[in-house]
Amino acid sequence: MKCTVCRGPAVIDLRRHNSNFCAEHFTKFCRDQVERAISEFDMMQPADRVLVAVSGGKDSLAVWDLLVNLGYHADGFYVGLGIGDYSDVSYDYARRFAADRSLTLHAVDVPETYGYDIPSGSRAARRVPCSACGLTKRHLFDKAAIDGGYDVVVTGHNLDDEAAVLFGNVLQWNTEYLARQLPVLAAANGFPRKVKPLVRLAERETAAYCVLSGIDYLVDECPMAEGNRHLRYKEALNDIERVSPGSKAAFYFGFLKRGMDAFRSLLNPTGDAIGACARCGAPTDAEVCAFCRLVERAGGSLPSQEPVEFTS
Ligand code: Q46
Ligand code: ZN
Ligand code: ZN
Repeated sequence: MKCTVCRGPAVIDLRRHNSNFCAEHFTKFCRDQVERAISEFDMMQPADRVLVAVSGGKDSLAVWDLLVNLGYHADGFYVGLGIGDYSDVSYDYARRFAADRSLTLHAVDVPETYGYDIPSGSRAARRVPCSACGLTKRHLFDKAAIDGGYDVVVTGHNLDDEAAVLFGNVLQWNTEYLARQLPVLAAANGFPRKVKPLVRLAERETAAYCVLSGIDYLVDECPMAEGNRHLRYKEALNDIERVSPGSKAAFYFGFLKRGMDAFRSLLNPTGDAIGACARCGAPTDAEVCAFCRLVERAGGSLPSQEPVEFTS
């Protein structure tokens, strides 16, 4: 197997691109895909202050590394979710990555600051763990970006993630979500801009990027992910991709180009009025935001002093 660019020995084959790459040209390929996603979807500008949501897994560390190598000023933000050893170990990976590269990693520990953890808090609040977790992370990422004066929040969602979400939304005809499937969400109503620069890279490619770039990441999946529907959707799409390389990208990008607009016209044009949460001040269309309601039901409490001090 030879590299399509330099004819040297290849280390990876990308069937959907009909290409093989050596380590050097695969790294360049990943960088090019990220640059292309950023410019195609107008995700950010070179001068932007960027906050990367970091979990210690391959995708978040890969996107942080890629953005720094592309010259972006990107700091990391880690949320400790209190998911036993998994949280302790994942924080170690994130910290080590940042320390080795002299990057800034902010962190908030949910049990310490808000008095609940995801496993027991989600049970008390009668929510599935991933829903309580997603709500917690979204709130804290938004808050960290606004409090820290960042222009944009970056997440490590890759092509497999986005195609699986689209697949789930199609299976259930979630028209609201189908209308908002773009990998960039504009800043609005006090929420920061959010972008997904890895959307042109598959999961297998971000893992290969980490291995070839010497990035040590946490391989274990979160123990709460078991039974997660998205994992099933990913498996189904991987089966299709195996017999028909390129299907995932065609499904996702084809929808963005040719399908999404039809659903956008179904969105409520006025939207709900946005005010400030009576407890924490975050933007919300209710009196008390969903995060504060979760904290209360999960048996935690808001810190008496706002804003939260982020530890580095
Ligand atoms: S961390 Fe949280 Fe994921 Fe674990 S509890 Fe679910 S959402 S699976 S990205
Ligand atoms: Zn090469
Ligand atoms: Zn609130």
